[in-house]
Amino acid sequence: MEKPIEHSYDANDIQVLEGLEAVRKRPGMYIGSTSARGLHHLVWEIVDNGIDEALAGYATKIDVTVTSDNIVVVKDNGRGMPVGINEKSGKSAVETIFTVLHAGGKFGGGAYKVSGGLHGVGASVVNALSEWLEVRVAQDGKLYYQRFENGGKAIDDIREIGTTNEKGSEVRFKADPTIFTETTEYDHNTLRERLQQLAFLNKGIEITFTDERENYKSSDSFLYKGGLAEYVEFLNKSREAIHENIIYVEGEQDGIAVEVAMQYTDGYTPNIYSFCNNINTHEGGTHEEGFRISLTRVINNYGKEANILKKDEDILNGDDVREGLTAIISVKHPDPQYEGQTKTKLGNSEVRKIVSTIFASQLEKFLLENPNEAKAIMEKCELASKARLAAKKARELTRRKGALEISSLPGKLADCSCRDAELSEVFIVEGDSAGGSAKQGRNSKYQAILPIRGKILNVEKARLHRIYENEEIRTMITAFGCGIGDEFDESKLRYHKVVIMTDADVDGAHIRTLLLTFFYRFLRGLIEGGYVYIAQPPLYKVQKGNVVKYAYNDDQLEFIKKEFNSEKLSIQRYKGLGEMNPEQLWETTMDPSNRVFLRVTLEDAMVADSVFSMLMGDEVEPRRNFITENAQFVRNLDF
Ligand code: 1YM
Repeated sequence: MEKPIEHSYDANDIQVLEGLEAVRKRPGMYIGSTSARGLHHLVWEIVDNGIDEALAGYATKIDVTVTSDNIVVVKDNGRGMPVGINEKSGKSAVETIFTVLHAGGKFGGGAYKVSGGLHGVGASVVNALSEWLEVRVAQDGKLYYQRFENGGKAIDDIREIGTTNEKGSEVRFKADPTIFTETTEYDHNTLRERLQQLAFLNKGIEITFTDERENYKSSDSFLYKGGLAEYVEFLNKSREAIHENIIYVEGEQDGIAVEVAMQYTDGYTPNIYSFCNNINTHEGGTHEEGFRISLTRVINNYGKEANILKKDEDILNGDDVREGLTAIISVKHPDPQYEGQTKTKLGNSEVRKIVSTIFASQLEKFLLENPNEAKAIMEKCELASKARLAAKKARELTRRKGALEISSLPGKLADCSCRDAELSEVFIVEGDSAGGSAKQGRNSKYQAILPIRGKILNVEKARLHRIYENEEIRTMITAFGCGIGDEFDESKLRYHKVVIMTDADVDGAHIRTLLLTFFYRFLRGLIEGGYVYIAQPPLYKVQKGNVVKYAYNDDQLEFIKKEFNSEKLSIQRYKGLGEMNPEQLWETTMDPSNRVFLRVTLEDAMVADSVFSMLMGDEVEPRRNFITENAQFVRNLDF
């Protein structure tokens, strides 16, 4: 640092600037999109570098702060990024990390790294997309500082600005509003939930999240010494576990770390989540396969040895041993390969064997050492097996009746005349009176109306054959035409927009949740394909003389009141869709040129699922609170 390097642009610099310029020209290529999702991506990029430092064994703590003006600060207590100058480029390592695309990937041997993974694009991309970014490094008693502005241009070389007895790295940045034109507001829950998840997935690392913004003013600290075991405990909080001790397995082979935790509940659907390098592998992959193979084999073997499973037909299949199971599988791999439609399926074939070996031996041991848990688990699996055989019979019966065939469209359905699924929409409307208005108000060429009555079956609590027997559900399956579960066939879907239209009140929110749960469990492809929407009816009608305006929330109401600027307003609060006449319903909620739909996505199936389970679970209190507080919770699915 004795001789500051003169800042004249050489070929090297120009290349660097071109690199960052490319990021600014096509941000979507690097961070997926410039929507809220892309914005949050910036945070994960920097946080991942801190996690890597912790996984390498040098840091124990990561602090993330959102300041009152939406500036993000990420800090760790690791070694501090290298500050030395590289002779060839004349630049500090810090500057290289923040200005050269894909630099900073060279972590020392041995450690796992989660940055540079599926979405890992490097800190330079964050810098390129920031109005400004500052780095502070505390190392060997000294504090170093460097600032970048205007899409990543270093305004000066890194310099010493003082002394310190701390160590670590701090990155502070302001996302560039000219890039993130939709929003530069971070979503509190998105940040909080992911940071908590990272703490579960990386045991022993303390992650603190501080939100200094006016509406939040909060600080949460997440530290889970029990890792995934605590994660399972957390996920099962609003479920009823059937055994006390959580099964927890940990091991390492050929440089691949494996961690599994599981616990059975009295529910019916499995909740199995897998991760590789902290990335949720929604589509599963070899780690999940290894887990499944061993789970089925070990439980069957145990049952046979204990003389519980005696005959051939007693053999438990995969569905039987997974019923009601909450499980998390997490691997850390130095060179993961991702496959699948959304690149969230782990492909490395060696992982299958490694997970299955480590998991099998430790599960076996657990069952032998914990006879009470083993007994509860065996009983649960046997019941599931019996129910499966009964369900099979019920399903055959239903099929014979032709109830699931498209040939007999349900009488309740007011179908559209168009036969092109891409142009067709179906509105699922609660209640006959709203259904009536919708039928009259719709454009019958493209819009079908399916009225459903009251609350559909709670699918989380019901076994499969009960679901097939449910009238409302059969009606939907028939109307959609695409089958359900394993038989789901996207190409047969009769409407490319499936619109849930319920009242804007607590009951409406509950019915919407039930419908979404059903879709999530049995028609996941429908959500994944982006076919499911939530219609948003207005909450208020504001009238002044002949002029009518609609408000969809309280803020809008205030705005319209101001706009009308008058005392003589009539304000009507809609309690339900039924209160609107057909024209109003069309105009406010169904007319494609006016309406506002929310598209339901499963970006984070896990968060969605815990919401569903909480809503569907046995605990009444959290459910009631949640529904009243989050009547519009589906927004949260979309991050
Ligand atoms: C707030 C974000 O980035 N921490 C961080 C990053 C690095 C190191 C330590 C580090 C790594 C190594 C050696 C190494 C990075 N270094 C590099 C590069 N926190 C945050 N903490 N010394 C320090 O991997 O060998 C990239 S990131 F490239 F210089 F090694």
